[in-house]
Amino acid sequence: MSKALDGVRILDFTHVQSGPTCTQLLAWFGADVIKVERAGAGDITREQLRDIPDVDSLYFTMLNHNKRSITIDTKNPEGKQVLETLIQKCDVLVENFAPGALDRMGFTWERIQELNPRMIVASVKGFGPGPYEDCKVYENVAQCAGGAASTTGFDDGPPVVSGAQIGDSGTGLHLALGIVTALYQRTQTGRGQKVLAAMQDGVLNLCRVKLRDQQRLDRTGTMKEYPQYPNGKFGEAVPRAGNASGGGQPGWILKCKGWETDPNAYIYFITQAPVWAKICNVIGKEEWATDPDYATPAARLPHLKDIFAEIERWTMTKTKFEAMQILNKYDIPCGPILSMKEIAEEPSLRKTGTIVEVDHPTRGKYLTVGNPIKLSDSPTEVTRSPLLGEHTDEVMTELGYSPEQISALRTAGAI
Ligand code: CAO
Repeated sequence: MSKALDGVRILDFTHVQSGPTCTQLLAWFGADVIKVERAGAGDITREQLRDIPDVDSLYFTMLNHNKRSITIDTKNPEGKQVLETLIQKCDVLVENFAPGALDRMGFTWERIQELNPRMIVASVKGFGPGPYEDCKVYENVAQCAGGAASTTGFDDGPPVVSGAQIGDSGTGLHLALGIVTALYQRTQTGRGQKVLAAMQDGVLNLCRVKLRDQQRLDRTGTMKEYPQYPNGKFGEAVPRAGNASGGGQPGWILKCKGWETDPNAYIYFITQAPVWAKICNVIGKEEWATDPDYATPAARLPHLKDIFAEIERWTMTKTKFEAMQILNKYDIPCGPILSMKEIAEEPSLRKTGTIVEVDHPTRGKYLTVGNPIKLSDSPTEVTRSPLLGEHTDEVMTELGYSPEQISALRTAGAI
């Protein structure tokens, strides 16, 4: 079966997490992704957080499926020439080096355009143009600079970063969308273009609702769905909202049976307005359905703390899965807090290919997250990540180099 991005060739100059997540997605959609790594060392994540000595780490393998690896020393003049050939033969160059690194290597936008005017040059940087544009950035820096940390956590605690890698993987997703959009535009214009996804911008995009709230706060001085209302105080900036639900349907995380020993025996419970009467029935507070202090969403807002305490008295008598089953019968929106162990063992996620078991020649079998985006005409088969330089000869031959030239370049340290 054909794939959506069949025929698209990507020069993957990415490393660590943000860039590799982007090119992995493109590979899953069918692009031929050629990962260029430094000879002898490779992507630094190959050796980071290793769980098996001398074997590519899960950090690396889980971000680099379906790619080919070629090693080139791009600071060696002959290596540079190999990279030039690759630029001429590829559709997209994706990179997430520190600001200016590609220019320092001699591959400015102008030079790349000279070599291949159809080339799309896609970059992840920490920041867009401005005071921080030259800074190196990792995940949590982006979460802090993009508004996620200041709005995450509890009011009486410090800012908190999320386990979801919204700075790295989130920006990789943004970049992937930019790339396929630029490829589409190229079908009309015949030209390449630059695509930039700054991590601060990507995080802020995902925190859009908090900028909404900032303006509501500026105007009214309060936000009634936040836990700070009516008892706490609002300052000048959007406060941390704990586990409050982001929209107009109040929610909170509540204890379930077993919470004393199981750190994940909790459920997220949403007091959605249309099912309020059903919630009252389930928790045995039928009178709240008609009590003017509780009957309407506006009347409930000052009582949310008490309401959730009462609901929790009920959820604590059920496991999170029992509660889920009962609440779903009444269409009450809720969700169990699933541990990574539970997710890894969940059969339905295996069935859909969202969690996949992959075999690796030196590591053996391991689990990974498959393609979260399902296309009906472009199925994803997750294949293992490449060993360092595994495809150097194969790719060099495809680029037109003879065995003698390959061997000479190897002797010269260029590949
Ligand atoms: N051959 C020769 N040299 C190579 C090479 C190759 N194949 N591949 C890379 N290099 C060189 C680069 O040219 C660069 O050299 P200079 O410093 O002389 O220009 C050098 O390797 C290191 O690149 P780097 O500065 O990008 O790497 P770092 O480990 O110091 O920084 C990071 C890592 C992530 C902080 C930085 O790349 C960055 O800020 N990237 C943009 C934001 C980003 O993607 N962050 C997410 C990271 S995931 O949490």
